[in-house]
Amino acid sequence: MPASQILPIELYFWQTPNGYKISILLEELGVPYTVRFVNIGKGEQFKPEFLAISPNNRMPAIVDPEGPDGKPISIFESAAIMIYLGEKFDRFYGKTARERVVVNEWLIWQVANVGPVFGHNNHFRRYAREEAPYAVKRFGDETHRLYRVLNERLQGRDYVAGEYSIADMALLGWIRNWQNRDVDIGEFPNVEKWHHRLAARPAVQRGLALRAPADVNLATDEEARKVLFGQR
Ligand SMILES: N[C@@H](CCC(=O)N[C@@H](CS)C(=O)NCC(=O)O)C(=O)O
Repeated sequence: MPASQILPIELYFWQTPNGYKISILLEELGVPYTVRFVNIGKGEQFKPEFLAISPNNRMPAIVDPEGPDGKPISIFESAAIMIYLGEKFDRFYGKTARERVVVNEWLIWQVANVGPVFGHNNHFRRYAREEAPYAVKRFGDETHRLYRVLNERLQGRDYVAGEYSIADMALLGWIRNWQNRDVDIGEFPNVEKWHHRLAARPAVQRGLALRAPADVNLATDEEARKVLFGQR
């Protein structure tokens, strides 16, 4: 029987594509949650109390006070969090072992390919202090290729892994910013239609609207560069 949730899940979050995966999923599940903002531009991901939860100094992470044995559990890595929540609430994660394999394939395709490649694409185009034409071309071509793979996958399908699932939620935050990635979405009509389908969901809209409160001191680009890439 699917679990219920009494105590709120704590979401360690910052407003990036990886953070939005989990805010979208929690909104879709409609379970109680509270948000702890981890200001990654200011270096809060290096605080010992956060590292105890997420040793790779990256958000998102969660703490579920109602873990599998009734005791609290902390989880880092977005795919591990999504699988945990999908299993716990028995939603958005396929219904059979075969369906779950397909969700896992596309979820892992996102975390192993789309996230790192788009991240490096962004890094070399926007943040690198030295000109790196080879890297810009390499990650630009790879980004383009990944949009093509997704476009082909979505031919004749509404969602990437059968029913709407955590795999779609994981992809959305990354795929929707094609303008920032120098990608002409006109080349990928199936991706564009999929994006419209997801963007129309109220829970997706709420998940993507999550922002640090106005009194949180945001980092300048310069500060964030130093913290995230060690650049002086
Ligand atoms: N594979 C990780 C990636 C998470 C990740 O890269 N988070 C970035 C923000 S999008 C972060 O917290 N960066 C902080 C840092 O690099 O110090 C996941 O899927 O959860």
